[in-house]
Amino acid sequence: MTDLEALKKAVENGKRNNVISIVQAAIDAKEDVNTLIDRGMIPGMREIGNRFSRSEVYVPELLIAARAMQTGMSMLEPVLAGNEHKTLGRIAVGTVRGDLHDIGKNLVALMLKGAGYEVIDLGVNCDIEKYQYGLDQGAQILVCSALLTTTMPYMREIVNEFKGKTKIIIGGAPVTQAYADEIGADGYSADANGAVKLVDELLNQRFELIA
Ligand code: B1M
Repeated sequence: MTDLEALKKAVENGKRNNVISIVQAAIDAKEDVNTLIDRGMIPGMREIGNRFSRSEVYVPELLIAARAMQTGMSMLEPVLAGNEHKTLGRIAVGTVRGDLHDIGKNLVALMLKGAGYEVIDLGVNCDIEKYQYGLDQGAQILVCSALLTTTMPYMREIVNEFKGKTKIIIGGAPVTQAYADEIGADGYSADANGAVKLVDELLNQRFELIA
């Protein structure tokens, strides 16, 4: 039986080789992969996200944990293909029109994936049509990232276009809660882990970490 706490810690601390050996052993033993994901790997990513929000760790640690998580997920993918794994929801993530900064957006996408959501990555320079594509793919929330004061105003256009059709949440270095309130966005968060919390709230998800 997999030691779920050890798997959680391996993801949280970015111990990729430990993730590989634990996941491989579980696959060989034909264990339930959903349990590995839901009770081992996702709690590990959530925990590192919480530590990031408390400034106990920084972007590199988060990226190393996300890489360990992704390695484990890629090993589980072939097993999952013949097996329904329920995700918490479907979220479309993009950087807004005119803006090519994608490091923060990618971090938000990684954290959402790590937290159990299915992510449609719309990329950078996203106009209304790209967000519409996300909505057409069934996104329950549109996430908009902007790093430039000159591209931030495009968020208002996105909100005006999609308000009432889906939820729109925003973030990025120049963006503030006051700006989100001003343009009528459904939420704002300052960091990637905050984006996960916001999505949880908007979709009424409750996620309890294992002790
Ligand atoms: Co640019 N750039 N850049 N740049 N760049 C900034 C943003 C800038 C502040 C630098 C400066 O002048 N001090 C400045 C913006 C000034 C302003 O508008 N106020 C700037 C500029 C001016 C430009 C160009 C115009 C430069 C030029 O060509 N003259 C140009 C614009 C290109 C374009 O987009 N059209 C440009 C280009 C570039 C590079 C291509 C060289 C590169 C981007 C590479 C890439 O992304 N692939 C780049 C970089 C790297 C930066 C800095 C140095 C770092 C940005 C970054 O990745 N931070 C940046 C200066 C700085 O921040 N120190 C700068 C790390 C990342 C993890 O943080 O993206 O903030 P961030 O994401 C955070 C949160 O904001 C939040 O979560 C993340 C972490 O938890 N978050 C969200 C982000 N999106 C969210 C969405 C959410 C919630 C949270 O939704 C709910």
